[in-house]
Amino acid sequence: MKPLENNSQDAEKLAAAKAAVQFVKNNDIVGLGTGSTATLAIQELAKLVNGGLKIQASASSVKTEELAISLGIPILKLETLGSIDISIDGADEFTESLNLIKGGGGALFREKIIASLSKNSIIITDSSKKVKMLGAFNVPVEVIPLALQFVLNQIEKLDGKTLLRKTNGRTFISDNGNYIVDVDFGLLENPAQLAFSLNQIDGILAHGLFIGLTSKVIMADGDEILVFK
Ligand code: ABF
Repeated sequence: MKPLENNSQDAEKLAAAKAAVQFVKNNDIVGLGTGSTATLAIQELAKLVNGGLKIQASASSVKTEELAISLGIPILKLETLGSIDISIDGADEFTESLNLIKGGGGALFREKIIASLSKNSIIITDSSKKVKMLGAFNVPVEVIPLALQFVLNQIEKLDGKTLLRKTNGRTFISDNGNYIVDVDFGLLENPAQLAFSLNQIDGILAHGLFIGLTSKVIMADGDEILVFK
């Protein structure tokens, strides 16, 4: 791991993370995201907690929950929450209209529940994530295993090219026991329409198009912090 000061992308991620945790207040219920940028935010949040900030948090993945517990952040189970005050998470791509592609880390379902529960959903990124149109990054889709072939057929009718996600040669299994299929739809003229079409396919638990779920994106670009809302 290169020291942060030698890697501009890591430095940008840390700057965005530091900026985001400033929005967390005493007694907030905080949604914790997954990925390298969100991990930096969790580490920064832990410093504030250890300095006296009183929060409770809910995590979007087993890995994130384990990290938060190890850092002394009190954890609430997601299934018990009716709302979240503020969430901080990463993204794979975002546009100025705050549409996102998420799920590169395979945690998209719980991330989407946390975002949907959040009164203030903050996305943090380095400068590589901003795009004019979504789609260079394939859209992750979480699929219930017994529906796999049916879902693949339905996605292909939407002109999506499907690839079952594997890690180290083995089929990736999500925290929820499902497959992830990464889909190349090309550049997305109308991501909201595609999200609607994917929502109609039984067997899809969640997809990585986050439309209308984001309050602000905090992007670090070199030494600058840019906020899109
Ligand atoms: C997570 O952050 C995922 O939704 C997304 O894939 C990931 C981006 O990871 P990183 O911050 O490491 O670029 O929320």
